[in-house]
Amino acid sequence: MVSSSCSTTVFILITLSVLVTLVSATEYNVGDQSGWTLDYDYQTWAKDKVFFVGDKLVFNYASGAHNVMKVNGTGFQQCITSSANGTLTSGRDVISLQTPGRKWYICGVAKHCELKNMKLVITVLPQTSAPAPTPALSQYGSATLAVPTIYVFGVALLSSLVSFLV
Ligand SMILES: *[C@@H]1O[C@H](CO)[C@@H](O)[C@H](O)[C@H]1NC(C)=O
Ligand SMILES: *[C@@H]1O[C@H](CO)[C@@H](O)[C@H](O)[C@H]1NC(C)=O
Ligand SMILES: [Cu+2]
Repeated sequence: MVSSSCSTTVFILITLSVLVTLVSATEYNVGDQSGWTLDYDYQTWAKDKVFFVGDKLVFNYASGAHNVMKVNGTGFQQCITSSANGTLTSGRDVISLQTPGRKWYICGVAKHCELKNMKLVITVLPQTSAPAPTPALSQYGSATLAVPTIYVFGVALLSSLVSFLV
């Protein structure tokens, strides 16, 4: 009994430390379990998430059924597929978010973007680990800056709960 509750505690602590590590670079599965697919509301999926430089987007789909194209705002609105370059087709496409700003992605297969809502727009924020706040940060307001703080607070709260249980 005692040893099993001990290993449970150890497991929880390891899980927590993994979560803390993930705070610095999060990998997002676009569409969660549904993946990159037809008739999924990617705007709702993205709405409650805060993306930072260094995070990753993973687009999961059956290779050949879809693809991922990075476009500009116009391409996003009008579902214009620029076949020039940057079409991802592997079925597990990982995109590293390297610069802050608006990012637009659409599926270029058939009319999936126009008719099946296969389009994702996100805003990537600069990394908050910088010691001095840069002028660019202030335009995003305090709400976004508060999110990592809340997260760290939540993890700290969980940790103290765990030690209380021990
Ligand atoms: C958006 O991309 C298209 C090519 O897909 C290009 O023709 C157009 O000029 C771009 N628009 C802007 C505002 O960069
Ligand atoms: C995309 O094409 C442009 C010119 O059309 C080129 O400058 C750029 O390096 C290409 N990007 C990639 C990722 O191949
Ligand atoms: Cu598609």
